[in-house]
Amino acid sequence: MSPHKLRAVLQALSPTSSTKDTGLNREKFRQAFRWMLLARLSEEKYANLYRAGKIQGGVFIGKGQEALSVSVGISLRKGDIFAPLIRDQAGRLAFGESLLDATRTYLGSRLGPMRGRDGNVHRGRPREGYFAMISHLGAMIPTVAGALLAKRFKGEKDFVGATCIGDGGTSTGAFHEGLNLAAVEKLPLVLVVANNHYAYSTPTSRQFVCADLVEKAAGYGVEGYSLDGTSLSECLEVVGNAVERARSGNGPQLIVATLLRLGGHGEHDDAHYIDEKLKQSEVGRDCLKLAEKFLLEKNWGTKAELDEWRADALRQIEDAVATAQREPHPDPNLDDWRPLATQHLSEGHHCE
Ligand SMILES: Cc1ncc(C[n+]2csc(CCOP(=O)(O)OP(=O)(O)O)c2C)c(N)n1
Ligand SMILES: [Mg+2]
Repeated sequence: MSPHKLRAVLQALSPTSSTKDTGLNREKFRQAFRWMLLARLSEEKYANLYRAGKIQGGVFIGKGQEALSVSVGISLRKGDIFAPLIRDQAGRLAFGESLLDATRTYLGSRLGPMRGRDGNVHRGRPREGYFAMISHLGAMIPTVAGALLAKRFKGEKDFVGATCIGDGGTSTGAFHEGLNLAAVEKLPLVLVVANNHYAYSTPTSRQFVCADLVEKAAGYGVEGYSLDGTSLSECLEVVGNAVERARSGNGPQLIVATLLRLGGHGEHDDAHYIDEKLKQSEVGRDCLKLAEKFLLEKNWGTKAELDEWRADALRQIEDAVATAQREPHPDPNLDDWRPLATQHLSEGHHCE
């Protein structure tokens, strides 16, 4: 079967907008846009702080991927599980992470959720269903699948778990094992692939040979969707519907979004290897700018409102940074360095 036909079959198997009103509406779009803006501006701030030598460890940002990421966070609700990756600042905020939690982690504040002791993107609040990242390369898929199985054993109902993966991460064993387990157990897992064309500097031509990663859905017997990751409206609609299909018992959902990483792998990387033609093509468009244009054209927001949202986001960021900078770092003399996690060693417990 040609890739084109296969995609059509997969999409026919997976009705989108006709099933439920999970897609586009004015309020949801405006809210999603504000999270994207806050994500973009806060990550720009972290990148500047990193260049000024104020941040320990790496800074990895989601520039160009905010539309996809925010659609995941905003489509989930309390009781669901979200395991974000390194490009998911927008999704984290939309799922409920406070900007202060994020900023405290970057600035090594002892009052942050990881008590200033873990990598900047390795933060979470597991008790709230928001998992701390183990690895960007697939480890979260079996982790979420296992958590969903545990919820089922406990008799919980109506829950969904979502996690993300990059194009490079789809080549790992963990991707296969996690998705296969979820398919066999028909778990409500939403797996969102951000095909941003590079895994560090490795292009997708050295990563897989299928025309579109969504073809993998058929191999696992799960529903799959292929979409334009630069379009906020499309992301909200497709991700929203996939979450609802998973919630109503249709098993794992594989979403493959095509977009481009609009920067380096991390702030230490100048991304000189990114193909100029790709940058100039449709996949290289900036989802935030496209969403802003869409808002204005549809009259879902005014220029004055956009300016106000931007100013409000900048104020929040300045406040969070000022607060986190005043706070203490971890103190090796006060900390209990036992390697095994115990209840009192997680989620912001302080050892004073
Ligand atoms: C086992 C292992 N090898 C290498 C790395 C370093 N590493 C982290 S992310 C990454 C590339 C991931 O590429 P992709 O899955 O396409 O995601 P993207 O960075 O594009 O979002 C690499 C090589 C790692 N974290 N773990
Ligand atoms: Mg990639």
